[in-house]
Amino acid sequence: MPQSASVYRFNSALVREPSRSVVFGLRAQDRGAPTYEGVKGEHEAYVGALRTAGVEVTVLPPLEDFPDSIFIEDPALVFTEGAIVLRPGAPTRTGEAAAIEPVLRARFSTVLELAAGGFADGGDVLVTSKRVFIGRSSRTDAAGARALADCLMKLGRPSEIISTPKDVLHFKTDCSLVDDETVLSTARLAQAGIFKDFRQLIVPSGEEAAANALRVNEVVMVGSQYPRTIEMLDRAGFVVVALDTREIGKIDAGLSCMSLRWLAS
Ligand code: CIR
Repeated sequence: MPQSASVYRFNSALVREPSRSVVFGLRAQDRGAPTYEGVKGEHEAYVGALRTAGVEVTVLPPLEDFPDSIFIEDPALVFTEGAIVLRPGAPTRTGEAAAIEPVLRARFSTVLELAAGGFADGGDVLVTSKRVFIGRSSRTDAAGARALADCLMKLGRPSEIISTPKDVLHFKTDCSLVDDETVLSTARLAQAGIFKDFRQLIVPSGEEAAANALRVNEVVMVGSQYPRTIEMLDRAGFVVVALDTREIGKIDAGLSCMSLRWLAS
């Protein structure tokens, strides 16, 4: 690619249908299990929004053995130049990498794998045009982060390893890139000083989960239950598409988690 092309220009995406087992998805705090029908409805609306935004979406079949496999962002990373198979840090999710690998090999001529040792989840990776941030977290350890940085370098993408705030699942739980210069972030992550080269929009207190938004082409997808964040983005000139994430939110997920997106040449 086009390193100069915006990193949120996409024409292709992979998603995975939720399995019925999604009701057993991992969660840090029990706020009640999501319903299968509720998750399926949110997923369908998300796929529709990606298509409306100009993305060709391939829907992969559900994997009943992996309750969290709808969150396809975590076992892989994809770019125009190639794909990287990751190693999810939650034991119940490790097998998702083997499931996604053949799908990637069928679509990308370059598919890299992490060197042995360590874990890395896609939710800990924020791609910007300047560099790729890799957040160490409970799912991405130092060895996994280093192995990922090596793979990214092979794809011509410099990276920086930083820390995810304590008690935050993934780095991108707390931030998203909304344009080339602007990051939507929680206050707790902004305080870490990681985004000093970016304009920062801070999600209002009480709407922290809105920070996991998703810029796709002309629009920014945001959880519809976060009206103050939507208003802030709207006032800042962004075209917002509001999508309900209340069910997936019960299992600690947001909008970036449900797709792997890239600009196919
Ligand atoms: C998990 O704990 O792995 C899932 N319940 C949620 C994964 C969310 N993925 C993401 O933020 N990239």
